[in-house]
Amino acid sequence: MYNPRFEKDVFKRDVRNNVKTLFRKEVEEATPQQLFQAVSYAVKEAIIDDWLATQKQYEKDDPKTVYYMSMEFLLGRALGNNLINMTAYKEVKEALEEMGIDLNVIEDQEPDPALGNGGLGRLAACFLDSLATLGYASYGCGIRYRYGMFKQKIRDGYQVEAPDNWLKDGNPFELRRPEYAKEVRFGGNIRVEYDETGKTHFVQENYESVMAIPYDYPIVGYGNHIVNTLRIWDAEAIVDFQLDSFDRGDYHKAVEQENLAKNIVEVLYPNDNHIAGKELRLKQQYFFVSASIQAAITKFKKKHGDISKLPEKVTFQMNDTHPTVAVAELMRILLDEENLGWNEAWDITTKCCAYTNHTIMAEALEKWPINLFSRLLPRIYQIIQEIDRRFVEQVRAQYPGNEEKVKKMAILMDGQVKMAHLAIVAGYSVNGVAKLHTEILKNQELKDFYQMMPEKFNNKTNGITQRRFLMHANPLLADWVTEKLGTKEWITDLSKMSGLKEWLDDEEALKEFMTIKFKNKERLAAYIKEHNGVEVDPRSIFDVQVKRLHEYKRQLLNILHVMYLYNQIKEHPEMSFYPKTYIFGAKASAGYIRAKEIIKLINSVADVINNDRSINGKLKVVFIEDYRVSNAELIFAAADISEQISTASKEASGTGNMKFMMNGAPTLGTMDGANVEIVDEVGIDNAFIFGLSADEVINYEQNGGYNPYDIYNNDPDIRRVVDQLVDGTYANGDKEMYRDLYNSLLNNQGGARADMYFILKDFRSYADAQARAMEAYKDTDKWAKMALKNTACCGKFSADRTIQEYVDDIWHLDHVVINEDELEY
Ligand code: Z16
Repeated sequence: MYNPRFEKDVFKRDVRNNVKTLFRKEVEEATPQQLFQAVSYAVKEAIIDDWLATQKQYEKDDPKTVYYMSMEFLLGRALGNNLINMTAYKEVKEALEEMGIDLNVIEDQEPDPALGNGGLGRLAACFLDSLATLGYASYGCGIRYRYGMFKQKIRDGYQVEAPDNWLKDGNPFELRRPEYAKEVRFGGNIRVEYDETGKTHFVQENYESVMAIPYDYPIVGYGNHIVNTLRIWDAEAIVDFQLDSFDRGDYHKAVEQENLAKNIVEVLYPNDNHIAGKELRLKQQYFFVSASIQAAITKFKKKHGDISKLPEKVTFQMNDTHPTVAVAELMRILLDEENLGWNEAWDITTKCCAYTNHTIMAEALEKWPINLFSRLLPRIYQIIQEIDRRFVEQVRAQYPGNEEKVKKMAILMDGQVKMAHLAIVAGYSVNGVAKLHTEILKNQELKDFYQMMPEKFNNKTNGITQRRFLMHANPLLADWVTEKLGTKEWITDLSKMSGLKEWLDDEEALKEFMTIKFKNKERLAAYIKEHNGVEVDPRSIFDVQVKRLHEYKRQLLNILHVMYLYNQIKEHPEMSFYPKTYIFGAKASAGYIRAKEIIKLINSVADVINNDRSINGKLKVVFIEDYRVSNAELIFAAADISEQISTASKEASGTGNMKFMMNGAPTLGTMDGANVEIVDEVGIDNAFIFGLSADEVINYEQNGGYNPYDIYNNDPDIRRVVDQLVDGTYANGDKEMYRDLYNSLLNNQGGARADMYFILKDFRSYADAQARAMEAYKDTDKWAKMALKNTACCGKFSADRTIQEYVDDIWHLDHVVINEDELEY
């Protein structure tokens, strides 16, 4: 792909000019942060050309557009990724080198836009990358949080949160677009009016409102000149109103509106798979949903006029239940602003909205108290009441006399608004994110809905973008793959990776592959040394678990097993043991006490083991501070073993598992989420599988759990590690520090079953899988093959495949092409 702005001399001149105009400096005097800004603005100019060209093409082709509605977009850094997708990374790297600037250092100046928690937010970012790369018109719709995911510091082994002021140095790639602002209204009351024709009108009065101001963020497709838009909304107080009300002496109201605006976009809620149920969160949801839908309708009407044709050109994908008020907001606009009748409005809405479910965990399912909901969104609530009334009527018609069904399926029940039910009733598609997860939805969690409307349900197994997680994260491997395949096609067609299988028996190739892994391990070791002050040996096995800290993900199982290994090594110093480095990275939600105890435990175990000279460095434990997209890229590339050990049935898909696989790390995990499909692709012999199956877990759960004392009393090794939680071994003699973890494993506590996540139940089988992995690693050739097999079999897990399936089965978007010859630069 050609762009004259990346001609070396042009680019260098642009960077020099930017340094001058932005900072009144010469390149030689500029700080790395200033150089990052100057380089980014130079890249942005090239992007803007294509952004305009894309807009023109869309204007001309009028393709159907998906609006991907998500509370989270976990983008990671933009600069390197944009250069890769503009196919200019190497040229720019060289041009900067000629100026004495190291692109890697410049990239490290960029703060991670961390507008997401974990899997769900990162998935949204991968999807935008694939949509642009495949040439589909799309908008990401979200919130421009002033503070993203908190920065994690580890102090004395404890997690400490610091605010993530990611915008403090400015944000070169974004574009503020005040001309597209929309007003969003909260609260007040609804007055009913009748016009001269007798038609009813609903008028919201005494409301508070804010202005939603869009910031557009370019999403660059790979090598195709397509640049889509992520539109994230900022909130501002409505200035006119403020002056006005100040004049009227309504100073309080003016201040309130200022505060409302400031609060709404202040901070991302740092919970993954858990809903706190705060009013402000509902405000955030309605805020970005209302602004986004208003903007979509304005745009549609400008071009088409006839609102009944909306489903032909627009589709709204709801990423989890968080944006589900979209359904009622669209109804409101169609009813109250477009003056359609209920049936016509409902017909349009149910052809435009689709829903993705990402979890079956009860604590992650959104249910809003009706009193809170109806106070904040009075008109939206009325509309939901009517949707519910009609739906319940339908349930009664289909299941006469079955009030149980009504109780289970209603949208409004027990004083709550059930957002998943609303999304399913109004959506034309309901999808899960991996085969197993979708089956559980259909046969367990959403069974009643599946029976009533089976045609809505479908699976879309998640995927990841190889542009970021192979090309950018692992340039050595990316180049090697291109060389071995003799083509770069894998960059936009990951199924091509299967061509690597030809090299599985080539000793030379395997050696090269493992040398690359080794270099990546050295790179990570240097990062760990710099950030943790711990020396790790790149020749040891890097066994990695990085993901949000959550009990169901079972970091506790991992660290208990490390404690067990340590006991073994101490007791049998002569036993054969391949040196291992256990690497953890995880943020705990700030209010999740148990998760924070587990972080402290990991760090305490690390402290004891890393400082025990008697074990000759056989075992090391590292907790990488502030796990986020940018350091994740280093970590995946350097991993030998991918820990995916969730309690079966709990991890809807997982996407980290795919990133490890792509980078040649076999999975050590349970048959959960997309692990199942990874094993299908790579073969059971190229993974280390253990533990209860999803069916077994669900079975236990339905029968009140199991008794962990059966294990504790009969397995002395397990008993020993569990006891070490309360004998002071890892707490300087303090026997109480980990009492809660100990109790959680053994005793029922209030509503919570003992060992809810089956840690002790799966322990032996896990230890066995760990032992098998170590044995396999000792056989260098066998291991190399296994690792390469993982990379070679990752083709299915590209988000490009996932997005194509969404397009074919759900969205039905039109493919757009930009002809390079027609571009005028
Ligand atoms: C989230 O990250 C996920 C689900 C959810 O309901 C809420 C949040 Cl914030 C995750 C799932 O836990 C994970 O298994 C899945 O891979 C990911 O969403 C993307 O689908």
